[in-house]
Amino acid sequence: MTVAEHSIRAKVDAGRRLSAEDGQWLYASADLHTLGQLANQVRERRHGRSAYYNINRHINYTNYCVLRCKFCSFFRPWQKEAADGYELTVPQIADQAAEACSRGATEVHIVGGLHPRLPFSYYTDMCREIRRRCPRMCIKAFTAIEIIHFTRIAKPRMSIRDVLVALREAGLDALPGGGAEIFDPRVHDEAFKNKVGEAEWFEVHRTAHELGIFTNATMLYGHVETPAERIAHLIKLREHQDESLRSRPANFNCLVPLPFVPEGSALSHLPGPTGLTNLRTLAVCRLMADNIPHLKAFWIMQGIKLSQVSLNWGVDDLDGTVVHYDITKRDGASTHQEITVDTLHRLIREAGCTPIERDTLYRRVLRTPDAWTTGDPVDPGCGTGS
Ligand code: V47
Repeated sequence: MTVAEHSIRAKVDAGRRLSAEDGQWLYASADLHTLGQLANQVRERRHGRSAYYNINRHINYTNYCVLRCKFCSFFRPWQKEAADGYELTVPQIADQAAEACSRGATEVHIVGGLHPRLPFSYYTDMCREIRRRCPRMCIKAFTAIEIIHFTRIAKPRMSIRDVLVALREAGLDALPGGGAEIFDPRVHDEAFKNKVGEAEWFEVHRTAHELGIFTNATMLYGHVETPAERIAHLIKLREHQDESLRSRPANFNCLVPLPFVPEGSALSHLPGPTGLTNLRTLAVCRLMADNIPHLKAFWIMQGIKLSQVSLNWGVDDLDGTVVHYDITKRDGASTHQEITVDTLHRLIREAGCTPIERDTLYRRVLRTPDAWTTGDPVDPGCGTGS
């Protein structure tokens, strides 16, 4: 065992924090199985052999976007009125949510492009209508980038706080983690130049946490960034979480590392991360982001087979049934990307874990044949605050 490995192992055993240098060593030098064993140790300390999933529905309300992020294949420019550009109406979105509700979903996850014309009332109406038709469904919606967009399109302009308060009054429960990409000015300029940066992303999540709204955090990796830049990103999230845990009524529930899917993007010449980079990154995330309770392998982007393997490399959550997803499409065509609860159970059990259905705020979901209720937090001491 090298000196570096010995020192990192001692820190993990003692539940002590890893440094940026430790993180870089883990990326560059750790044997994959050592890395998995260390990450699994942290995962088991928090979650035992439980593996979480939810019954959810992802809804992408428009692909029109004023931005042109190079990594994104989802956006369509409004000016060109692309043949495959779309925007859903509020009744169409509420119909999708109601259909999900009737199939037992506990969450809708709603995100879309930054549409140049839709008014702020479209977003509050969307939440209000879903809340009216599906009173118990958790509405997890709008990345930090969309929230900043709303502050600008509202007439008169609104603060981040006022936008979040208005959305919460309309029914919003939680924010997803998207839009964080990689917090680094060089990477920002190279891959998503005109998007709001790190300061605004954190301001939205800080404000949400101050208001008691739980959020997630993402890291989009495997494009133009270096491993050192990924580690720096994770440390910034960890520092933010320290502050939220110390002084705010809400915090990050879950970290979601997103592997770059090159197909159809302006960076399609890049190969995208390999399976081993994905596994390594998930394990490093578990070890570095020591204060974020859950680590999610979003199976749509990680692939279901690697997501299953990752349950022994630090991951404790697989997201959910999803049903439709438009932001990345592996086969380049269909948005229908669905997994059944039976399949999730089979994959989780085969990985040696116990499947546990959770809601957005990581409370246990208890089901009878035709109803569900929420029970205790799956992980007492973190998460819902309830
Ligand atoms: O913000 C865009 C990323 C995000 C690509 O919070 C891409 O539980 C890979 O944030 N390759 C949206 N990634 C998805 C997201 C998410 C997904 C699942 C769960 C949660 C959660 C959040 O997807 C965007 C962007 O960072 N993205 N294009 C691409 N080509």
